[in-house]
Amino acid sequence: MIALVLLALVGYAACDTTCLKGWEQGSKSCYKVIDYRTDWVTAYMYCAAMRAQLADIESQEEQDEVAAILGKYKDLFEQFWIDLSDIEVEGQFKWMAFNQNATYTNWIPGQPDNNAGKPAENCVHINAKPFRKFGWNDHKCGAQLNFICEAFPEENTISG
Ligand SMILES: [Ca+2]
Ligand SMILES: [Ca+2]
Repeated sequence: MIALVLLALVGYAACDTTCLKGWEQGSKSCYKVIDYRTDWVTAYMYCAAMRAQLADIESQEEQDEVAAILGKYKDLFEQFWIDLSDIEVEGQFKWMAFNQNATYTNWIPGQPDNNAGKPAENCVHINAKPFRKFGWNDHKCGAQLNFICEAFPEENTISG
């Protein structure tokens, strides 16, 4: 009985950072670049439907990981929605899936500019164009962009 429990624990530990097929392996999360362009809200729901979320990028390490992943797609796509938005309070950017104020950011110089409010820009994307270096920009939420989902290993583990 104890051996069985141990075996189960070892089995769990061994696969708790393994991402499902089709997902990219990060150090703490799994990521999936979506080959489909849509508005921010639809992208948010699309990730949620896979028991994931739009990517939250909470440190320079995670930014570097995501940039490396997006770099593989940069000849195909240039703009990728992430989970960040200031739709609730202008200028107050939050990671929407967990309702957390952003501490780390990686804005392109001059951003976020809210497009001077004409019309407002309240949803954030990564720009993979070479001269933008995977920096972030606030954009109109209705723009049709690719996006990157993030799943945490416990939600994205090959079990059994
Ligand atoms: Ca804004
Ligand atoms: Ca902007």
